[in-house]
Amino acid sequence: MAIFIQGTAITTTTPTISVDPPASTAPLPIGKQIFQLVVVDDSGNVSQPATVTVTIADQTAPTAVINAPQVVASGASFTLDGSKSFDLGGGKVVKYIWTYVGPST
Ligand SMILES: [Ca+2]
Repeated sequence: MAIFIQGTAITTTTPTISVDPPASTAPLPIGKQIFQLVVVDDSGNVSQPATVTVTIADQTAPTAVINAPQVVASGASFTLDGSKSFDLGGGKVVKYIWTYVGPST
């Protein structure tokens, strides 16, 4: 387990490392992120750096929340409100798709 800070190297004696961004404070930004590895042998020889690009993606669907007045006079306009909708996974809601489904039975 390791919390990576940009530009700060972490040294291990094991060949794998878990990337654990602090979930609540500063998750890795959405998009392509580059990680680098330099290895050192038992004689102290240092490798050239190798890099890999990992795409951090929002893979969590947003949640739609719809509100409206409970009763509206016939013929009057009213507002449907989707502003309480929210998204997790590092993204944000950018589109609202409204449908009149029909009478409630
Ligand atoms: Ca999302």
